[in-house]
Amino acid sequence: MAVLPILEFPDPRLRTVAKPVTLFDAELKSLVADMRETMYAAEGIGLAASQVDVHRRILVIDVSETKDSPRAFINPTFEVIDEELQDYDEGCLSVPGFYETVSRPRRVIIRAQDEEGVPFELEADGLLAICIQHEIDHLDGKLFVDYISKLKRDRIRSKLTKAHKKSA
Ligand code: GNR
Ligand code: NI
Repeated sequence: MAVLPILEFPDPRLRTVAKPVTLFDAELKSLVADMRETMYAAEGIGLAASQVDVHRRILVIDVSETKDSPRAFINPTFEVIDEELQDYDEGCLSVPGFYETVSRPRRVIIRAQDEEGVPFELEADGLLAICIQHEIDHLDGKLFVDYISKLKRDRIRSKLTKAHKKSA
């Protein structure tokens, strides 16, 4: 297993639209294991393959308090079942140090496949509903900063670009 490097905004690779997984093989299981390890090492509640520069539709999520309930979602989609929105102060491992309020549908049905390719369905609200929408956005090349003002986004871009230059 390995902790993988995480791409950071404004890296253009984060804008890649991920392709569906068609092969449920040992390589997929190994990637999911590495993504799980990377998510826990970075203390995130979720991680999309896009963030580790693998442009396939793969997510890992663990919204539990005890950090002992990792789940893999392969080829995930969601359906909004309650138009009511909830606001949440979102952060992102690819936008480190910045938090902004994002409004998203409160209740969704998630449809995905597990690591074996077996389809499953799950009704979600609260943090899981927020997280799955945030992660599926990554697979579509979207980031939470796309929902805030251009002024705020440009400020975050400038600060992170400067930080990247210093650490390079
Ligand atoms: O760790 C994370 N926390 C978080 C908090 C609020 C809304 C979304 C998230 S996801 C984020 C991990 C991450 O960047 N996943 O892509
Ligand atoms: Ni993120």
